[in-house]
Amino acid sequence: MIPMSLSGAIAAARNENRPVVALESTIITHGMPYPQNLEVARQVEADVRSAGATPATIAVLDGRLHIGLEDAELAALAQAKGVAKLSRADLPACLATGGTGATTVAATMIAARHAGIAVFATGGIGGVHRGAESSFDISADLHELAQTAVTVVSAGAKAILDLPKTLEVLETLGVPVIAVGQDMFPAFWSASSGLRAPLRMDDPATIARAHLARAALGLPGGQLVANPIEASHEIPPQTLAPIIARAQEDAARHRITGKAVTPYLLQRIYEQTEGRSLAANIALVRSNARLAARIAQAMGNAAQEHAE
Ligand code: PSU
Ligand code: MN
Repeated sequence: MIPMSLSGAIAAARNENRPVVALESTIITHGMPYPQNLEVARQVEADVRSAGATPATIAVLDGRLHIGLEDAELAALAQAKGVAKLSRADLPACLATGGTGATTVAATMIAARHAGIAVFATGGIGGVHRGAESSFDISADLHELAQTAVTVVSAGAKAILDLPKTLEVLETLGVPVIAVGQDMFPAFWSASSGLRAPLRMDDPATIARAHLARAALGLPGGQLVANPIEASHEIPPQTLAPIIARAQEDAARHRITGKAVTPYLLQRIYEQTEGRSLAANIALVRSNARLAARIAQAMGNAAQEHAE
């Protein structure tokens, strides 16, 4: 086992067998500007608590894996410059070199699994980028969902991605993609991508049972829960389309590649929607946090019934 630092709240929750929800930190360091990132990180943690679970924001600080951050650690991370973005390939390297890094969806899943946490809330997962047929840019998040048994609650994948290809890859990898409360796969800032989701489940208990059924079958991998943004916060796809296209052109012109692509596109979209995309992003992460807390509770109840 890699040594982990548990926050006080996480240590207590584990002792008392109470539900825990993992939260990623790349959204804090690379996904939103300061100070909104810190406000949102605190707000999302509060949302998890008020929905009945304990939040575990995950990051590597000075070479140590942290499961749950104390508020001063969260505040320091939100303002730190040059924090590494850690995916599957980078997480062990950062631990070995004593570095500080924020975890993506893939790395947060690995850390959560390591700490025995089954449910994780984020904004949107990484996926297949547009133009992947020539760039081969496919997020490691997709393969992680196929390998690591964590249920990830998202608002789908960002509309900056190629959503049909993202769904195809998830299908190939055998990842259950579960829309909540509707038939369509959501598109992050918009409630519907216009594509049908492969599965639909409307209550946390069913999602929890499906997670446990995968484990009982001995299948590796998790589930992608796709929770649509609430209508009042939605940005219509027609409004976003030209903005995304421009951001994409800018990325190509500036030869942005690899890990830098997603943060670059998000930044350009924030600028061009004058903060509207940020407000939507905040609303959907908060909604995902609340749903994840309910799934974590349901998972605890179902596991208990199973044991009886
Ligand atoms: N979604 C957001 N903001 C983000 C990300 C996703 O709304 O910052 C981050 C997540 O950490 C995700 C990562 O795992 O981007 C994907 O990066 P890449 O495409 O380089 O795999
Ligand atoms: Mn990539």
